[in-house]
Amino acid sequence: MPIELRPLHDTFGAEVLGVDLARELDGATLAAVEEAWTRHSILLFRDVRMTPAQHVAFTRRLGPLHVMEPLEFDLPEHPEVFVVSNVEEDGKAVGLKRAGWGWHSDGEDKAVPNAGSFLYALEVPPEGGDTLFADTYAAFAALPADVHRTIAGRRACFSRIRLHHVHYPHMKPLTDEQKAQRPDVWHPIPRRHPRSGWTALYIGRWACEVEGLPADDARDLIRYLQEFATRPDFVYRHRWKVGDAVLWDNRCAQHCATEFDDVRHRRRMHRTTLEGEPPLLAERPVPRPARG
Ligand SMILES: O=C(O)CCC(=O)C(=O)O
Ligand SMILES: [Fe+2]
Repeated sequence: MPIELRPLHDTFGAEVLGVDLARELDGATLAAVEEAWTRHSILLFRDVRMTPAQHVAFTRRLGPLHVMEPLEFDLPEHPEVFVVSNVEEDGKAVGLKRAGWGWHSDGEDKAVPNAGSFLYALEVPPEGGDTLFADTYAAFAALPADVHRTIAGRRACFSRIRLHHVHYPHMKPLTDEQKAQRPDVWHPIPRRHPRSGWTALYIGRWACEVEGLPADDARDLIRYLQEFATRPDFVYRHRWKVGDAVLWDNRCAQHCATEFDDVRHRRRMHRTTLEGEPPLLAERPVPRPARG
C-alpha cells in the first residue's frame, strides 16, 4: 500500500497516512516508512490502535529493541514497553513521572545511545504535556563558521553522574552501583548519521565538558550549542491526541516533554526504544539536502 506523507514543519517531520500499525506491514510499506523516517527524522501516525504486542512487533521491524532499566516502569508482560506517566494505581506509579522535562535525546548519556524511540499516547491532559522536537541537522547547518571550526573533530563528555542532581532533583541520588553502570561517556559533537550520512549537531542536557577546551569555555560552548540547537525555528511542537504515535530519531533530533497540571490530569504514554550504535564523528560536514 502506498504511504502518503504530510510535512509537520518547514524542515523536518512528517505525518504518515495510509499505514495500519496494528497489522504486519508488507516489505514495500515497511521500506517506505523507513525511508520516510530517514528523510524526515520524526514520523507521526494518528488514530493508532495498537496493543503493546503490536507496538513491540512494529518497532522490532525497524531494529533491535532496547529494554529500559531498571524494569520498574516497563510493562511486566512486555518489558520492551516503557511507561511514561503520572498515573498511580493502587498507590503505585505506573510509569516514570516527569520523564524528559528538558531537552535531550534518549540515551545520550550512554556509550551506545538509542537510535530511535516510538511514543504512543493512551491518555493525554486537556492542555499542556506537549512534546517539542528540535531538528539538529538544521541546527548544525545554521551554525556560524567559527563555531563549525571550534567543534570540528571534537567530542563532548556526557555525564549522568555529574548532572543527575541537576536534572532529577526530585529523585534519589545515584547509588555507587548506579554510578558504576553509568560512567561518563564521550561523543562527537558533529555527528554523522549512519543511514543518511548527513551531519547533525550532537549535544544535550547531559553534556558537561568538551575535549581540549578549558572548563569555562566548554561550559559556555555547551550552553550556546544547546540553546542554538533548540532555537524556536528548529522546533516542532507536538500537541498530543489519544491515538497519536510519534517515532523519532535520537541521532538527528532532540526532544523535550513540557509540563502540565499533573496533580489534576492524567497522561499515560507507552514507549518502545531502539538500540543504537556508538555515535560516529562526521569527518567533514555533509548537510541534509533541502526538502523537495
Ligand atoms: O513524555 C514525553 O513527551 C517524552 C518523554 C521522553 O523524553 C521520552 O519518552 O523519551
Ligand atoms: Fe526522552
